[in-house]
Parts: sequence; structure tokens; C-alpha cells
Amino acid sequence: MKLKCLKKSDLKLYKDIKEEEKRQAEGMELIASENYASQSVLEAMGTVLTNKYSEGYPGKRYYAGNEIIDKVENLAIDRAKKLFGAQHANVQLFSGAPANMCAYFSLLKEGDKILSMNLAHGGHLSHGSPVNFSGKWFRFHFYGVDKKTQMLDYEAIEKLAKKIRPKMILTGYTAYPRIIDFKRFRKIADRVGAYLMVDMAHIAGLIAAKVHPNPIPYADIITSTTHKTLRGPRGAIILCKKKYAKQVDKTVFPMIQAGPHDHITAAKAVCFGEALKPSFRQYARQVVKNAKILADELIKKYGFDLVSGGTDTHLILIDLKNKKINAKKFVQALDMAGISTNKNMVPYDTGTPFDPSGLRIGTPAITTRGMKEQEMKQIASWINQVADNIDNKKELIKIKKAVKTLCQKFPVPGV
Ligand code: DSN
Repeated sequence: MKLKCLKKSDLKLYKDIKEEEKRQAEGMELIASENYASQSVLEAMGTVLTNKYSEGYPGKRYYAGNEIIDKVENLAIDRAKKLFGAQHANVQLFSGAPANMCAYFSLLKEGDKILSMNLAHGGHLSHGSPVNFSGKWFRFHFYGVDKKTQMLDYEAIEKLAKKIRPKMILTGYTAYPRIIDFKRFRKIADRVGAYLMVDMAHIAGLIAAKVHPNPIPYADIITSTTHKTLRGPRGAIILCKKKYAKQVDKTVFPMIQAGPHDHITAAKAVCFGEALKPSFRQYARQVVKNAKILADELIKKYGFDLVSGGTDTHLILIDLKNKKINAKKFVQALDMAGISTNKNMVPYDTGTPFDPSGLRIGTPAITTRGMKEQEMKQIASWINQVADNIDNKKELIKIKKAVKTLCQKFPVPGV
């Protein structure tokens, strides 16, 4: 981006932003939750809409001058509903964790029981971790994946649900590479009289593009960030059945949030508009195709052990135990080679969240840049080369140069 005024008024910050632009353009972004927002999304975020206060909802605001903001918010709501086929959408959520907080408080009371996925098996911090508000204010119980298949075992989850009798069952994860059977979860929830909540943050783009089943027919309430596979601005939404609309809106405002970020709401509208186009469907299909190619190469050519043996989505979780590689060191070495990833717990990990046994990678960002099969094969080969040269700085710098040369052929939107 040009940033002409910022260059004049705040050279120091201007230089930092330019440096980050360079890092993003020259590096290989494999963090599964990251993506590149389009130029139009970036432009909508940088508008005068940031100047407005608009507590309340379209047609019912606490401040004057919201006629245009109402139009913007209604556009975002209508597009979100159309994109996912939802009965109700709240587009004011600031981010994923607050969206989850609003979802819990919309349907539950403090101290109620929730059954969710173990953090080490792919759950999220805000799905009941004891260091998070969720674990402090609600009574969480956890299910995990099957030890052998490393996939969800719906029979076992049902058995556990019958024992726990939770008020809510939560599905949707941050490190589970397989399709989720929402219909089966609905059945389990119905058998124990629980609400079904879906946090679809990671797979929202895949759902919008119909390359992953849609939870709308089955879930009572759905949360999602807008910046992962959905490729919008940093923010979140809640979708729900009409019968919960009032309580959801009341929980978002005035219970938990106040003034919405209207410039972000506008950018969400842009993102939903983009995701409604056929080209987004193609993009999401390629995301999954790329992840499958990458997974195949890593397993068959280089002997990596993938959790659940592969992927159906944008995400790959590598268990590094068979390679005897330290995940922390591997992430650092990959970073030195210009490849961004993150260390991650794997199911039944004997390590800790800060020193786990897994590496999580994903294809949403590199697919936005236009990378395909040939590049996936090259990336797998680089990952393997880094694994073989973790302490060889010279070799890592050589890989970094090759990564940069490839990345420069695939521009980043906005840079
Ligand atoms: N931090 C996100 C992720 O990386 O999956 C989840 O909020």
C-alpha cells in the first residue's frame, strides 16, 4: 500500500509496516489460520467508518448520524445470511474468543456444563482452557480423538455426553484436519438435551464454498472469525436460529461489547461479497487440493507422520515424534528458511503447549497467492530439507533465498 501521508507524519511506523509488507511478500506463509485479505477488504478497513460510534443495531442506535452505518451493517448481515444460509447473523463481534464468550452467555448461565474437545486434540483456548475465561466461568468436560485413528469417535462422544449431561456440546476446532459430521453431533446433542454450538472459524471459507458440510441445519449457534479461510478482515460473526436472535444480539450488545467497529463491518461485507462469487469456490477447492498434495508428499516421499494419516481440509498436523525432531527448534529453523509455521500439541501428546510434539501447517495463504501442485511439491521438499538441516545455518539461508525467489512470482494482495 502507498501510505503517503503516514510516510510524512510517522516515518518510523511507516518503515515498520513496509518491513512487514516485505516479510509477507518474501516469506512462505504456512500458518493454517492466516491468510491475505484482498485489496478491497484492506481499503474498506482504512476508511472514515472508523470515526463513528454506533452502539445498538440498524434502526435502533444510541447515537445520531448512523443512517449510512445502518446500510453498511445491513449489507454485511444480508450477505452473511445468504453466504451460509443462516436465519440470523450478528456481524459486530470483534474476534473469535469474544464471539465464543457471547455464544456461551447467549444460551447458558455461569457454571453450566459444556462438553468440548480437549485442547491437545485440536480444541481452542476459549473452548474451556482453565487459564481462559471459558474454563473459569463454565464447567467444561472434554472429549478427544480416538487413540488409533486420531479421528473423532462419535460413539465415544455420545457415551461421554450421556454420562456428563452437558447443557451444550461444542464442535469446530483449530487443529483437526478431518471433516466434522455435524448431523451426528446434532443427534448426540438431542439425545442428552444439549445445545449444539459450532466454532467454524478455521473452516468457514470451506463451508461458504461448499467444500466442507455446512453446520447451519444442525447447530443452535455458530461462531466464526472472518480472517482465516474466509479471507476477510480480522473480526468475527455469530450465526443462529431465529429463535435465539434476540438473546444473541442482547449478549453481544450491551452485555459484552459496546461500540461496533464499523470500518471492520464494512470490510466483512466486502469479504462476504467476495465469498459469494464463483471464484471463491474455486479458491477453496484449491486450498483443499493443495493441502492433500502437500500431505501426500510429506508422508510418501519424506516419511512424515501426519495426525489421522492425512487431511480433508486446509490443515495438516505433523507428529514429529517418529523423526525425533523438537517442534520448537523445527519452527525456528523453518522460520530462518523463510517458512512460517507453528508448533502444536498432537493428540495424546506427552509434551506441553509450549514444548509440544507437533507442527501445524495450512494452505489458505499460499493458495491465495496462486500456488498449486508444483509449488506444494517444492514446499514439501523444503520442509524435509529444513528437518535434515535444523542446525545448519548456511543451508537454511540457502533455502530462504530459494523460498524468496519462488514467493516473488506470487504477489501478495495489497503489497
Ligand atoms: N489463533 C488461531 C489459530 O491459530 O488457530 C485460533 O484462534
